[in-house]
Amino acid sequence: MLNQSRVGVVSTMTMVAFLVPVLASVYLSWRESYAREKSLTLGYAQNLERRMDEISGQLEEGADTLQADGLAPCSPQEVKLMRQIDLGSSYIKAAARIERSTLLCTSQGVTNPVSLGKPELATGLDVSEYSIPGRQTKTPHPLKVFAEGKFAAIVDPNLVLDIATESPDVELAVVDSSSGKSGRVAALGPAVSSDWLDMPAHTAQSTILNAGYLVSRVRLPQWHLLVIAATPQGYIDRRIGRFAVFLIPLGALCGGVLALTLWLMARIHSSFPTMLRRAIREESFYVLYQPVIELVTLRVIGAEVLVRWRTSYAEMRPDFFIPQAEQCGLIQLITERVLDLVAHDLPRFLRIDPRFRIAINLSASDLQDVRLLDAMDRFLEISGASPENVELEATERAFLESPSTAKTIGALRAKGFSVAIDDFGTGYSSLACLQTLPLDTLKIDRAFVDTIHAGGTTSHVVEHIIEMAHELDLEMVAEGVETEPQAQYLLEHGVRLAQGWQFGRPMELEPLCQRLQLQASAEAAMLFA
Ligand code: G
Ligand code: G
Ligand code: MN
Repeated sequence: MLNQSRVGVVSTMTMVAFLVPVLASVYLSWRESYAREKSLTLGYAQNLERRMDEISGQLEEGADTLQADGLAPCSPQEVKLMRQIDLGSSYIKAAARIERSTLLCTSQGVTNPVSLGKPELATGLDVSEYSIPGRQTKTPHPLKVFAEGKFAAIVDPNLVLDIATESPDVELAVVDSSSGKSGRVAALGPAVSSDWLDMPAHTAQSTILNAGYLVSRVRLPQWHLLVIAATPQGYIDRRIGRFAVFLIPLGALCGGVLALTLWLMARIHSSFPTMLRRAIREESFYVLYQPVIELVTLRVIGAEVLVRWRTSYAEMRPDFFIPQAEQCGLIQLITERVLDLVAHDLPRFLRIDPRFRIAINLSASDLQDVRLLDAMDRFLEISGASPENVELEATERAFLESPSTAKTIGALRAKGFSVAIDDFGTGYSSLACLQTLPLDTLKIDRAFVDTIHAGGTTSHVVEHIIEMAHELDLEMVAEGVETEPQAQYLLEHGVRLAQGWQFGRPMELEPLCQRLQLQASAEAAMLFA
């Protein structure tokens, strides 16, 4: 049962597991729509920048042409030439000749000179800018005049700013940046704020959120001008909705799955003892046998028992349930069940090969309990085996955990069972402590066998382990042998026994009996040949 404080922890964790993906999806929606809107806004500003560059080029070209024409100022020929200039320039409404701030004539003909007053801005590169009031030009708004030397280009600012935008209320402006004034060369809408002119030096373009607008600025260095495009922040929020429509359900789904998994795991964990007891009652445990072979003859001389648990919906891995069972003190129930299953299978093997050796895994708590001795007596009784048929495997952790372990192991060996150390070298003990343990067999862990490669390159650790086992006169079983070169290496180094996929995967009782039977028949045939 879940207790009070665990319920609290589990609910909080489940809630967090749900909320994190949901919040992440909200954040992602915002970031994505900000990025989209930013790239659109910056695009408008860059578009405007290109137009200003074009105007700049056309202005310079016109000035050069007029400078070089050698025609009489405002003569019909020069007016004709100016008309050609303005027809060839997309943003120039009219070309004109200017002198001391007075328009003398335009490409549309010679009229009375028009005085423009003082230039509004000196925009750099000897270019001055003036305004002509709308009433003088018969346009609904003032026109701009850019003058370079004796040439002037009359430009309709609204035409320059007439950029197709995705949303209607985008503010576009070209403003003077040099003097710190917010003088406008051209602007649509009234909203250009002086904050927007404040741009870090040496940056060519930047985008900020300010006063309810997403503002992109691009510098026009040759004009000392700044191009500004500003989109109301509301558009970002509106766009969030479009991303949120699929991102937030996705986040909720992920969060839901995560929360459910967490909750289920907590439940499985908390109800593990109940599940385990039921599994034992319902006989959901079964065993597989992995053949152990003699390397010289390739004869199967025995097998290791590996327990399996099949629940109604999944096959549980022993790497998961063995530690769990150890933790909640129920491993002995599993051991009892395994001994029971094996005691009934073993006579089948012994009938074929009376010297067959069965290896059974025990865990630390099995070895700390003297009742194990009675259980082993019962095992011999039911199976009809003798102690020489049985090897008991324990991990090095089990060997070292408690002083009572040594007592049990001593008693088992006194009864004639052999005892093996499993997974040796993967724990925390040193090679040196091997000689202090009451042992018959050393199982060389798969991790070390894996280091034996074709061609003989090998980690020195395997060599040391083998050397040491020889010195202590221990039997050796190499685990996880997967290739012929590994088997060859082990044989050459005097390891007598091995198990692994090279020789046979863990298998059911029947296939192993058949294999033993075949082997026995072949041996009998050899004997009588
Ligand atoms: O073959 P398998 O992947 O199931 O083995 C995983 C681990 O479970 C191995 O370390 C093995 O020693 C352990 N194991 C298998 N069967 C038993 C058993 O009956 N009792 C104990 N204590 N451990 C076992
Ligand atoms: O008890 P022990 O920790 O030795 O468990 C042996 C484990 O190794 C089991 O999980 C078994 O299924 C697995 N195994 C057995 N032979 C091989 C092999 O040749 N290669 C690999 N990768 N695993 C193996
Ligand atoms: Mn083992």
